[in-house]
Amino acid sequence: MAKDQTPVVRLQDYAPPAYLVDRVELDFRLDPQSTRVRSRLHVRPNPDGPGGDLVLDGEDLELTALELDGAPLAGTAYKLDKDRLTITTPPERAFVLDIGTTIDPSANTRLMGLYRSNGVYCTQCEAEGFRRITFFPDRPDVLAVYTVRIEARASDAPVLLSNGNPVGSGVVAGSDRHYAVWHDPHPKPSYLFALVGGDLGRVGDTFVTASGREVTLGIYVEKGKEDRCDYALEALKRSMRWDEDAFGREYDLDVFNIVAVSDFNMGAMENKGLNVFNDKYVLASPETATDTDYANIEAIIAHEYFHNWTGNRITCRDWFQLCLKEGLTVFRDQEFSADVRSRAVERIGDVRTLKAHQFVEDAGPLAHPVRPETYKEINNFYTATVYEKGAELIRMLKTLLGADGFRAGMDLYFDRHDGTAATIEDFIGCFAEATGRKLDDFMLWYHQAGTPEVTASGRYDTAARTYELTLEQTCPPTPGQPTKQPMPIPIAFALLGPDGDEITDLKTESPAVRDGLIELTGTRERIVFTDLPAKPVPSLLRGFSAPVKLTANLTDDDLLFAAAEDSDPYNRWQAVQSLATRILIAAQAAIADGRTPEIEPRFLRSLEHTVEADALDPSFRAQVLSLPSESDIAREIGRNVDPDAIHGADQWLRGLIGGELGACLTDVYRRFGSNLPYSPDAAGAGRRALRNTALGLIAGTGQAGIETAEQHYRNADNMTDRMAGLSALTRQGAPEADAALDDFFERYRTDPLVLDKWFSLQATMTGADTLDRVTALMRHPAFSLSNPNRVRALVGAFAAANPTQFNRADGAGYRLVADFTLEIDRSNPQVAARLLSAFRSWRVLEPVRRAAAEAALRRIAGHEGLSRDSADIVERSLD
Ligand code: 0A1
Ligand code: ZN
Repeated sequence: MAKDQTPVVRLQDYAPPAYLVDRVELDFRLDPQSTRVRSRLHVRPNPDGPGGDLVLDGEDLELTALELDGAPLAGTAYKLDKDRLTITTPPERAFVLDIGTTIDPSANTRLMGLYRSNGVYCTQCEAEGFRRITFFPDRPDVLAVYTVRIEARASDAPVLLSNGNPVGSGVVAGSDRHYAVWHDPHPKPSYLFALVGGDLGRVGDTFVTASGREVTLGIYVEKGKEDRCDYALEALKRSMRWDEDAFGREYDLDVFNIVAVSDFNMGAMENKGLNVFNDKYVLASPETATDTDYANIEAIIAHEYFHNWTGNRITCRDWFQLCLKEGLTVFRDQEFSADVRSRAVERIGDVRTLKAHQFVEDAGPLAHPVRPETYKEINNFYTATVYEKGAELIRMLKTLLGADGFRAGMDLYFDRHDGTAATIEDFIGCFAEATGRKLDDFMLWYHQAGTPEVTASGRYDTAARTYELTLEQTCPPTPGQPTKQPMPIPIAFALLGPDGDEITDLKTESPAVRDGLIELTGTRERIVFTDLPAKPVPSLLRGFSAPVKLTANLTDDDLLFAAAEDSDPYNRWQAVQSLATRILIAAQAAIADGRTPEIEPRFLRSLEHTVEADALDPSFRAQVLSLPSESDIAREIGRNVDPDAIHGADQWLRGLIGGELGACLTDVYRRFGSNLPYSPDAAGAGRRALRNTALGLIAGTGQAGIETAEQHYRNADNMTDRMAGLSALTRQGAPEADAALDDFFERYRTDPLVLDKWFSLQATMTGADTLDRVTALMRHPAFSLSNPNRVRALVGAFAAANPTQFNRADGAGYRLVADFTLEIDRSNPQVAARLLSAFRSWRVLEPVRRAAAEAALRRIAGHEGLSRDSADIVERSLD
């Protein structure tokens, strides 16, 4: 395999920019094929910079003009290369540079820079897309004030938007063109620049900030979709209020606009005052969006809005600091969702996501620290580690410092670093200073990759009435980091007495223990609790207080006790998951050996007990009833994984639950039906979640169950129920599924976001014919290579969410994904590279599949002309 020659970027090589740009004036003349961009940069040498040439990044640009202080630059005064424009020995004083470029938005299939999506001009500049619009020092530590004039044919783009506040508009005399001028007073890096032009519909509102300023809010969507914006708009207003209440942060412009586009590489983008969204995370109506869609919309609207302070007002010095804005903003959106929905259920969902994505990433060849130290392609570092583990680090900080200490640190951070490009050291330094606590050892969490493994063993001494708890930590090697130092791990805990109550007056001499928290700092800690009249059951890592893998010497009896009694809802749920995991791991081993699996009958009774407990929130009960996924079990097994055996175990256990808990599930199914009109609120969603989880289990119990699912599908008056019915049918591979799928297609054939669901459901069917089905769907007239949502719905879902069929023993699943990825790599490398991350766990597979996956990866790696994005992923995967 020819090694990819892309240079490695290193954190240790960071140097400040040689030149600063204080102001930028941009002038766009939009045209589908030939957009003209004039850029005027007010440049000055950086007093703290290294001096030398002025290097401007640029990619796929046609340079049409170049002037310094109004005079054209001689050919000898600059150098134009494939990816940069160098002004050699510029003046050692402030000067003005005028640059003309021409770009072709319609040919931009990478969806980075300025592109057209369904006839709408839009931009995506993070991380390095601005250089595809004009020549610029495209790095986050160059902050400038932007004024943007946009001109277009009025019929082509009646709506013209950019960052900041609108300051002018009009028609261009004697032409069919018009223009708009926007000014953003807040200095920002180029990755936060945005422009939108198109024939868009608008839904508007206003928001009055805590200090009484009125902000005009607008959501722009393709015409005809305006009636699907209400929920996003309400979520935006909730987010704005929450940031004031929880963090004291007010919005700072006269307008806040959101634009929804249908072709977008990621979820959404926090451009200052002009967020651009994948329309999947804006558009919702009861008939087209599920409860999960609604919850995602609320969380992502919040996330992008919260970036206004954590990301925009204070940005990152360099891309190694990405978690400075992303981990912190994810933490903020998770806290928001916890406050406006159910905190316990939110936490369970967040931990499920963390384990499903980040733990898997951390255990494989793509593992990297929350703050990486090298990269070849920064686009590949928008990862679960930077985002989700990054958020866990903030949560631990809050746990360690307490709510007041955390808030004091945040306030200092906002005060001190507002308007600047900061580092993780700046951020952590604020908490150390505000609380007087040294946090040097906490930095290890940012430096060391890998999921720490904590073992806990407890021993009760009846005679001495003591309970001795020993905690130990290790962290497995990860790429480039063979050994690790112990990290500070906050372990929230309680000891439960025989009645299930938390023992309140715990006595111990250990300095590691305070207020329901053990701070494990070294490799090993021994804690003795005295004066305990009976053996307690420990409830450890409550609320999942640290992103670690905990192994405790708990018996099945202990877990059954916790499942019934633990006052921490997260640990109560975790106890059921741990029991189910034990059962499923044993069952898949039995199936692989040709033995009959066995069940612990008390597990079924415990499950039944929880599902029937009407005092508990239905959405919590739904979480308890949702077994660990097949991927969860594969991750727990960790080596020689046989996806078919795991699937067999899953089928077996689901069948048992469906049968043994039949009466209870049917009762839940009946009782939780509602005649009320659909409402996406958390309470309604919780009831549907419980009922639909029950339905999924009922459907596996025979023909009557299938009929229930079919009726459920047909009678549904909202998309949540319709999808629950349909997926119950497809999961069973029932003959009825095909008719229902056809019906679904006919109902929603004109609705792209709903059709994505149709593609995904089929991609995740477990029958042996799924590969043929997916192959056929790739040729379906509704399939499209240019729409990332559609690609992810079909190929992404097949690769990431169909463990048995992607990991077919004959390697055909890998070949299909490899072939497809090579095809899409030519037009959209970012989407291709993301698909390839589905191979990240190939080394844990049993030998036959492992060899087949490796062969597919090697074929991709050897492919002539492979993009930098994909080459980076395959190379690291094979290392
Ligand atoms: N900053 C955005 C995510 C994002 C990242 C990269 C993109 O293009 C390569 C687009 C969006 C967020 O955290 O929401
Ligand atoms: Zn973000």
